[in-house]
Amino acid sequence: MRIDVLTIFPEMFPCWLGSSILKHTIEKGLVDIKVHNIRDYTHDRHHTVDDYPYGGGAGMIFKPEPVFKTVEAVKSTITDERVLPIIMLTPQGRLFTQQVAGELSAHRNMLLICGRYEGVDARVHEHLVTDEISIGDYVLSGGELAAMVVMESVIRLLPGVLGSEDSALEDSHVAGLLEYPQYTRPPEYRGWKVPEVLLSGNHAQIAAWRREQAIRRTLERRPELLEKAKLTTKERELVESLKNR
Ligand code: JBH
Repeated sequence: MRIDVLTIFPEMFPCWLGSSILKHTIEKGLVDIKVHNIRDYTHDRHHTVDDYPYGGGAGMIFKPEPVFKTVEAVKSTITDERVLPIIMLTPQGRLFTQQVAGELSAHRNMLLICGRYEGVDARVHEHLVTDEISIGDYVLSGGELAAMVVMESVIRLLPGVLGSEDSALEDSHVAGLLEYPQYTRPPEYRGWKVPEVLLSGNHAQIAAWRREQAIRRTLERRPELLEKAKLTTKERELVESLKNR
């Protein structure tokens, strides 16, 4: 997969790009990430990327021209004919979930535009962008961190990326349940013991214990996830009995 990122803060990306798992993935040629500075596509003396909002109000708004110019320049370097999603990271977008990550991971290319909290000229949204994504209902100044979140979760799903085949299926948000508690050595730490069943070597019992822990935890912390989770009739009964306690 090739990912092109459009930003006015390209210096935010190299540290993340150099982190170990991602570096390995890039070196293997499984993903190619190109970061573009929108400011490089301005033609005025001051390299202006934003301006005051028409009608007044706080904050600055991204001008349309530098964004259109950057997208058009980047597009002209993509030879693959398949659909190219042009995605804006913005608080107005649809909420990013594991399902959206799965969707995006099927594309050969994607283009991410890091919007800013105050806004981007609406003509960019209307006539350039094909999808808008938000990573959550909280305030971020710009879409850069959101773009890194989206890329990291999408890249983990690409075939050939370390562990993508096995762990992707087991991961909590894929199964619709939160993860069960995990333990490692020592078997006792400061008097706190690892649950006996995990040391038993009985794999069926361990699987059953983990499943129940995942259900209990989900009910306690994220009950709304249980509505969509794939549970057996027995497990549904367990949920009901736990609710009524
Ligand atoms: C994207 O994902 C969003 N959540 C909150 N704030 C944002 C700001 C810019 C881009 C977001």
